[in-house]
Amino acid sequence: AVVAPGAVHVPGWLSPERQRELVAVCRSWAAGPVPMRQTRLPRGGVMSVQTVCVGWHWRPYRYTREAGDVNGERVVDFPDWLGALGREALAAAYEGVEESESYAPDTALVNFYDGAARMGMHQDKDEKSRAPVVSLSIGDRCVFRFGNTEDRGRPYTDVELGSGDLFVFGGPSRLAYHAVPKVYAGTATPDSGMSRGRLNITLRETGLR
Ligand code: MD3
Ligand code: FE
Repeated sequence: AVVAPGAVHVPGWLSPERQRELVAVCRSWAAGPVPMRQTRLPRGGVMSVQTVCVGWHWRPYRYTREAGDVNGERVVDFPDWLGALGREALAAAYEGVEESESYAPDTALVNFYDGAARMGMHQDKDEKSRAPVVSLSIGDRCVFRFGNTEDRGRPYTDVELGSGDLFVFGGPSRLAYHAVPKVYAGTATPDSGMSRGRLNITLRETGLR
């Protein structure tokens, strides 16, 4: 479903087997070299989601190779197969768009939500590239709020994201405000590989080198 120009939702795109494979690899990333943790915000707050980064380490306003705000270690390399998955996802969402062939994501942000975790309205603009963001959801269902490019307020559209769903944000939607106001705890099905909680993987091009 096209939610807005450049914003495409493909429910159930990942098979249960691929979901389980991704959950397993995310678990291995969460164990290190930079362990999964709650990102600290510049004003002293802490995000309720837990995050582990691949390829580049993200913290508000910057991407670095080392996690200076965690343990100083270098994040794991971005694997080739994950770039291929991103191109496959883009081709599925943007049928017949050649853009997918040159898509070269170099970072993945893996967010884990327990039943109480939320993400407030924000834009993702720390990337120098304006290439699309690919989002993959696994586990508990949630409400995803897709807003406008002007501010955090209305108009916005609430979409339910379930396990295996793909969402691509490109073109005019790349700088849209968005949020996860609610996770439906306990709705993950065991075939996803998640016994509890929600996993979201976003693939991005940082535009850095
Ligand atoms: C729209 N994650 O990591 S994924 C994030 O479910 C983030 O964990 C949410 O927002 C999550 O920054 C939402 C959907 C998403 C991701 C990036 C976007 C939507 C986007 C970038 C631009 C526009
Ligand atoms: Fe975001």
